[in-house]
Amino acid sequence: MLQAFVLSAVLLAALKPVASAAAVFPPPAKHVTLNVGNAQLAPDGFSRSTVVVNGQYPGPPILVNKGDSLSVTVNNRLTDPTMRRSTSLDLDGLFSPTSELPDEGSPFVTQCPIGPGASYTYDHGAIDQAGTFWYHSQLSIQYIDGFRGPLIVYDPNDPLKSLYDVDDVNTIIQLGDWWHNTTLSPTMLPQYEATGIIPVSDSSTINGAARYNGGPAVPWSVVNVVKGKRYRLRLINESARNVVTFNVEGHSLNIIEADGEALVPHVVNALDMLAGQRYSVVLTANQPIANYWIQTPFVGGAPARNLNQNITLSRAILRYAGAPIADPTTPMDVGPFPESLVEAELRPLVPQAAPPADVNVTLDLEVIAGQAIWTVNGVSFLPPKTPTLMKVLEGASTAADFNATENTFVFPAHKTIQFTFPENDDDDAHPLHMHGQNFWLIKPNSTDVINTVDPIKRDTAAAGANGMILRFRTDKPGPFHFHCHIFWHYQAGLATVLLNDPAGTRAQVHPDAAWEGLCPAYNALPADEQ
Ligand SMILES: *[C@@H]1O[C@H](CO)[C@@H](O)[C@H](O)[C@H]1NC(C)=O
Ligand SMILES: *[C@@H]1O[C@H](CO)[C@@H](O)[C@H](O)[C@H]1NC(C)=O
Ligand SMILES: *[C@@H]1O[C@H](CO)[C@@H](O)[C@H](O)[C@H]1NC(C)=O
Ligand SMILES: *[C@@H]1O[C@H](CO)[C@@H](O)[C@H](O)[C@H]1NC(C)=O
Ligand SMILES: *[C@@H]1O[C@H](CO)[C@@H](O)[C@H](O)[C@H]1NC(C)=O
Ligand SMILES: *[C@@H]1O[C@H](CO)[C@@H](O)[C@H](O)[C@H]1NC(C)=O
Ligand SMILES: [Cu+2]
Repeated sequence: MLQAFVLSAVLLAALKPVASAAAVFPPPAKHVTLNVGNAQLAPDGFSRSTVVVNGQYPGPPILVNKGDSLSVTVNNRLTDPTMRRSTSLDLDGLFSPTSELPDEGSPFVTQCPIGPGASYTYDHGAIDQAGTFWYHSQLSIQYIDGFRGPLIVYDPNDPLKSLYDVDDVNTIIQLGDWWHNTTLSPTMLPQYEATGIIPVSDSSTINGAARYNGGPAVPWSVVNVVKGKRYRLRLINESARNVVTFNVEGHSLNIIEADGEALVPHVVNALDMLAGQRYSVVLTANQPIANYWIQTPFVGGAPARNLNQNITLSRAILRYAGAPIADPTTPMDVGPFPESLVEAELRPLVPQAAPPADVNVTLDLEVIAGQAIWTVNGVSFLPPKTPTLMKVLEGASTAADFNATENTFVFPAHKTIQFTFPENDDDDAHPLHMHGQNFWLIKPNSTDVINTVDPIKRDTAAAGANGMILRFRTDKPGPFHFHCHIFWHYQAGLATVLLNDPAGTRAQVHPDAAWEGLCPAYNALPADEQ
């Protein structure tokens, strides 16, 4: 259960240097192999078949330094016919700087999926970002079958390094919802689309361990600390559904990073994280030597609809060296917590004004009542058979060159686009996730004030009841997926494609033969292997 804490050896083995360099990028400093296969696992004590990397849930951490050239080989060894057999990889939040294949891994936007038995290598190129990222399957809702794990880019020159003493594989905290049913993609997703009712998860794992009502007493994950030291906890919400509140009993949390962007340190007592969001928080082990609850009760999502689900069973232990190997004796606090994060109060470490908008677009998110047909400006996204990128390389240049259901917005190069999400009366907050670039969050859901002077930048933010406004640049050519990170909503149509500079895309993007081969191979597969 506590795999996360014994992974470093596995990881080191996975990070073996590559022998022959790929042609398009500088030789990769880091080559990682992800063997995606089925394994019978019981993270919360309930045994089920899973889709996992190297036999583990969550997957092994990918740890690199800023400046490293990363390439990742995915070997698809999926055989279980009850689940999706094809796959694809999203290095979530990392932007390919040289744009050889922009936004790798979005099925039917930038590539066709990798079929069973096949391999594909993502050559990311040199990483010019730093912070907390993650990787996951981007195909259907396959990542909640287990294919998800952390990707950390360490910065040897981190400007906030003086604020913490420890930042290693043991301080990564992965939060994920977990379902017992293995037929999520093939049966439960279509049922959701027909009824609008998302199946409630059975449990919520922290670093791969959880409990459910009536299940066995799986040992809680443990984060070990030494009194007096300061820990950079890297929190990753790998959920597909639930909003989680994160709090550590008796300790405050100093937020220093959101989605790979350094922040002016901001102390809170708790923070809500949406699916796909990441934060680094510094926790100072300054309390009496003891065991403390790490508490992540989730909010919303009607847990009462699944009798296995129990918000008091989403927790882990912060254990001081010298404390007994035992659970804390206090009851878990399920909130609400005072002094919780208000996103609008966060400021970037290096202030940067949002450029004035050249193009304004209003995006209305709606659901068709009684079903789950999510629309953006009246269109429910359907993945095309031919990926957007391939169409662009073949000459597609305007929105009219795509079927309406591809909901593709075409933007000229080097412009600033403003997206406005109006206030709505919908209870769902949609964590909208942009591939390829971060956006300036000039009006988060948590305020009515527009800040273009020093807004934070990030890649996932909530379009909630109070609306949201963001701006982004179209400096990088290519198609970029922009979708809700509640993958149930995403699969039910809450997605668009942002296509920057089609002519520039043709001039700069020259995929190799392996990429060209993905679609013919995928299209030739029988339906149950797709
Ligand atoms: C999984 O979900 C499907 C669809 O709701 C249902 O028919 C099946 O019985 C479920 N299986 C288990 C093991 O719960
Ligand atoms: C993670 O995101 C999901 C979906 O938005 C949410 O329900 C859950 O509460 C989040 N978890 C945390 C710890 O914030
Ligand atoms: C939830 O779990 C707690 C133990 O943490 C237990 O006391 C409580 O009865 C459970 N709730 C339900 C509805 O079973
Ligand atoms: C976009 O909207 C902003 C107000 O939010 C306005 O100041 C600006 O002039 C608009 N730009 C265009 C090109 O319409
Ligand atoms: C194209 O769009 C129409 C609606 O505009 C839709 O009915 C049709 O299924 C779409 N075709 C494809 C191949 O996605
Ligand atoms: C968005 O704002 C509304 C109104 O202030 C609030 O009720 C809701 O909880 C917010 N949602 C998120 C995800 O912050
Ligand atoms: Cu959504």
